[in-house]
Amino acid sequence: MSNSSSNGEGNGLRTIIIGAGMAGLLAGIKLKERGENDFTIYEKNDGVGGTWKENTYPGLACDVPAHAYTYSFAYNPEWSSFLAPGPEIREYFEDMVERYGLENHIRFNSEIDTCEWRGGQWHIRTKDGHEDVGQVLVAATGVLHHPNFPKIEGLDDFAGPSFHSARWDHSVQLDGKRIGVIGTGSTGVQIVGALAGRASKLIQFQRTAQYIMSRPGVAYTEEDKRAFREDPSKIEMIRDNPRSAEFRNLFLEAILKPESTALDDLEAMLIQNLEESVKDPVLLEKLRPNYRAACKRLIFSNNYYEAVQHPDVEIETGAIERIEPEGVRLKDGTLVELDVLVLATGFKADQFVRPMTITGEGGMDLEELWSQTPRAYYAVTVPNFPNMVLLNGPSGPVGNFSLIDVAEAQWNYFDQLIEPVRKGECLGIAPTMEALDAYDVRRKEAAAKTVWASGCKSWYIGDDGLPQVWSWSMDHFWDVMSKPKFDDYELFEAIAAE
Ligand code: NA7
Repeated sequence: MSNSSSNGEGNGLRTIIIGAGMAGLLAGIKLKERGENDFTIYEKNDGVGGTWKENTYPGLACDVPAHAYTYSFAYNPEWSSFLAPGPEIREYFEDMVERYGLENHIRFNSEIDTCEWRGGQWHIRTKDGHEDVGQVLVAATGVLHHPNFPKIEGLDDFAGPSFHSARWDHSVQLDGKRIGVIGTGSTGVQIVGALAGRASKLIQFQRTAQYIMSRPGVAYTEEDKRAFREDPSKIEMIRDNPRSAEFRNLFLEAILKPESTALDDLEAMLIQNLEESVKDPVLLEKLRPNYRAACKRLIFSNNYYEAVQHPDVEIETGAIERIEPEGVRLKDGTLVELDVLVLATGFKADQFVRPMTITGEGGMDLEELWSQTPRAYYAVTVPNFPNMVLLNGPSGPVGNFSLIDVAEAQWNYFDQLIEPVRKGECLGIAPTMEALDAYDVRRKEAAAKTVWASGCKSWYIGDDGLPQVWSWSMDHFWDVMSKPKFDDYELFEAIAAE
C-alpha cells in the first residue's frame, strides 16, 4: 500500500479530508493553525470551491450577505457587492488555498470510492486505485452536489442543447434563443433574473410558485472597500447587523412555531413584495404561492419579479407531459417550442457522502445505517464510525444561514472531541447508538412541528417524510456545538495506562 500523500510532517494524527469545498478547506486551515501538517484533501474535481466550482450558471450568487459568507478568520474587504456573485466566491476559496498554503495538501481529480475503519485507522481508496491511511476522516462532501434529473418522459429526445443548471454548457449560444428553464428554486430564479432580455423567448416552467424576499444587490464602491480594509468593525457590523438579526429571529420563530404570528407577519411581508412588484393580475396570481411561507427554502432576489415582467419572459404553469425534439409538450397538448432547455431541477439532497462506501467498526456499512434516512448525532458524528466528522451533514442547519458559520462551529466541536485520540487515550471515538437514537427521537419530534413539515414539497424533506434539517433554534446549535458531551461517546480500543 502506498501512503504517498502523507506529508510526514505531523506531530498529531493523520487526517483525510474528503472535498475541497468551503468545509474541507476550513478543516485544512484549522489543522494547519494547530501546527498539524499531516493531512490530505481529496477532491473529485480539478479545482477547489465545491458547489462554487460546479455551479457556473448565469446569475449565480450567494443569498447570504458576502461579509457573512466569509470565514470568521479571513475577512474579505474586496467583495464587490452585498451579495457576492458565484465566481467571486470561488476565487475567495482559491485565495484561501494560497494564503494558508494548502496547495500541496490537495489531491485533485481524486474521487474517493471506499473508506474502511480497520485496525484503528481509516483506509481509503480512490476510484483510480490510490490508497491512503489516516486516523481521522473528515467528510466535507457538501449537501447539494448530485444533480436531480427530473423524471420526465423523453428528456433525452430534445434536439437542442439541454443540461442541468449545475453542469452549465458555456459553449451554448443563448442570445436571441428560445430558452426553457424547468424549476423555480433559487437556481431557476437566479437564471431567469440573469437571462431576461437576452433570450428571444424565456419560458420558465413552474410547478410550484415561490415566495420571494427582496434583498438589495448593492454594489460596493472603492470607498466602501477601503473602509472595510481600514476598519474591520464595518465588516462586523454587516455580520452582526441588528436588522438582519431581527429578521433572522422573525424567520426562525416563523419556522419553529408555524402557529405564531411571526409566520403570518413573514407571509404578509412576502405577499406585499409580490403584490407591489407584479402589475399584471394574471401573472400575479400565477406567482402567488398556495402553501405557508418558508415551508420551502426562502428565495432572496432583487430582480426576479422585474425579470418575469419582461415582455420576452413567460411563466408556464401548465403541467409537463413529456419532452419532444422540438420542445416541451404540456398535458393540455400544447407544444412549447425551444432551442435550449435548462434543468434547474435541484439536487438529490439526501446523498451526503454517497456514493462512497464507508465501513466502520465491526464492518458496519454506513449505507445500512442510513437505509431509511441519513442520520448523524447532532449532525456531526455517527456511531461505529470512529474519528469521523460530517461537516454540514444530515440534520444540520442548512436553511438560509451562512453554512460557513455552521461548519466552523462543527469543526470547533470535533476539534475538542478528538482530543482523547490526540492524547493517545484511545484509538477512536464515536457516539453511542443510544445517543444517536435519543437525538433522533428529539429531532423528529421537533422537525414535525416546523413549518417545513406543513405540507409542501422541498429538498429539506427526507425519505421518512420529515425535514432533515436542524429543527431547533440556532442558539441551541451554537450551544451544543460549543462543547461535546463525552458521556454520549464511546472510546475504541483504549490504550491501557502504564
Ligand atoms: P430546488 O430548490 O430543489 O428547486 C428545484 C426546482 O425544480 C423546483 O422548482 C421543483 O419544483 C422543480 N422540479 C423538480 N423536478 C421537477 C419536475 N419533474 N417537473 C417540474 N419541475 C420540477 O433546487 P435549486 O437548485 O433551485 O436550489 C437548491 C438550493 O441551492 C437552494 O435552496 C439554495 O440552497 C442553493 P417543485 O417546487 O418541487 O414543485
